[in-house]
Amino acid sequence: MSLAFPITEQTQEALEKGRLLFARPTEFVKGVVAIDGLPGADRMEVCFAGRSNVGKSSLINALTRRHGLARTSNTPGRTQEINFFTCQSSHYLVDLPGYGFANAPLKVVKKWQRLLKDYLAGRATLRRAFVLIDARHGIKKVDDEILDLLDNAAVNFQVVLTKIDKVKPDDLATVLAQIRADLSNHPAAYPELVLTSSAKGDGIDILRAIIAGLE
Ligand SMILES: Nc1nc2c(ncn2[C@@H]2O[C@H](COP(=O)(O)OP(=O)(O)OP(=O)(O)O)[C@@H](O)[C@H]2O)c(=O)[nH]1
Ligand SMILES: [Mg+2]
Repeated sequence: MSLAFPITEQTQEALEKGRLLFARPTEFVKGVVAIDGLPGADRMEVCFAGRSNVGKSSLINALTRRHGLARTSNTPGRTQEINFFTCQSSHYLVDLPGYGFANAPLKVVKKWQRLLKDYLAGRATLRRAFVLIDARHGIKKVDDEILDLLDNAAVNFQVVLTKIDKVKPDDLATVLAQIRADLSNHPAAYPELVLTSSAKGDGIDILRAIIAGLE
């Protein structure tokens, strides 16, 4: 699928900046299970939130070109901690546990939800939350809860569609229209969507450029 937009000199520059940011290996820093375990807020940070199995860890691996850096799985609920990765000592990339996973014990789910909410609402250096939405399914009720939370905490967020390799163009158009309509109700939403496939590589360079362009 082609992501048609005019390639201007500015776009070229932004893409190059993104390429450079991710040119050196991103390293795992730590997995955090409680809010007091967060690393010092000493650099800018972006996080990847989304339903279980939406492709958060796969996206981090694609961005960093390090397959296996973030653990991925077919089993929903693979990522059970807030995992911090550092990129060039200047940016933290944060892989969050998935939400909306029905098969885990309620106590465990509650604990993750609390941690996720405390993190999203309270992290001063969080520049942007990328909320991943499966391109086959669009925004669901559980996603809306997180979007409301981000609105209320005034955390800027941007929707990233995942797994676009799995949808037909007509179906994608329908999902995009649904998402755009939904986002118009969310003041903290960044209007531009990013369409990605970690499997095929689509949109990864654009996402790198967006991260590198954050002030
Ligand atoms: N076809 C396709 N499959 C993908 C893509 N991204 C992720 N997957 C698959 O989707 C499954 C879940 O991916 P993960 O990256 O582990 O998802 P996650 O959001 O980190 O999941 P949790 O940690 O459980 O919340 C894996 O089997 C991936 O291989 C994609 O772009 N295309
Ligand atoms: Mg994961």
